[in-house]
Amino acid sequence: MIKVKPSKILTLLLIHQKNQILLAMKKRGFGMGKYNGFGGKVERNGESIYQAAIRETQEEGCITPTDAQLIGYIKMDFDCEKETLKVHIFKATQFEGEVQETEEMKPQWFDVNNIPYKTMWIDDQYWVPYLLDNKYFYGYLLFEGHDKLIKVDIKETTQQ
Ligand code: 6OG
Repeated sequence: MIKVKPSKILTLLLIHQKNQILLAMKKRGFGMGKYNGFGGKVERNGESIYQAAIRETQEEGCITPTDAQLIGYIKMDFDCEKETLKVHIFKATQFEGEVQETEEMKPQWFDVNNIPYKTMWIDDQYWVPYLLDNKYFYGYLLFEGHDKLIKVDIKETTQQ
């Protein structure tokens, strides 16, 4: 019998300005110790995925992206987790406010030629290049534990 896992709808937002990308060191929770974009769970109160992406960026980085667009979608399964993650990835180039450290994240700008992939989720190297290139992408990942990928299927797409 095929077992379908329950799923969690998540957002992830990265700011890319010219040759710089804004990442943040996660200080607690899932992905602690890794650089990532801003994001988290969509709230159950009727919040849209887009609204959640903006809210999470406000909460974690103290900024409001003003031109965020959905650029990718990745479904992630882990042999060790009960839930499938459905991660909606947004890109923005403009924002209001001043980037600040919060209880959850320590933000830092990186040159796009010096992205700290070794201190990021292992999947990021497969899709961040699409994001930097303004290419829409979607795909599926299967993890063994949290740091090993046993299936990677990420493709560029022309449709959002
Ligand atoms: P909270 O549990 O903190 O939201 N996330 C991932 N990001 C990357 N780059 N790779 C992954 O591969 C990820 N899995 C989850 C989605 C978790 C945040 O972490 C992101 C959310 O922004 C496994 O609320």
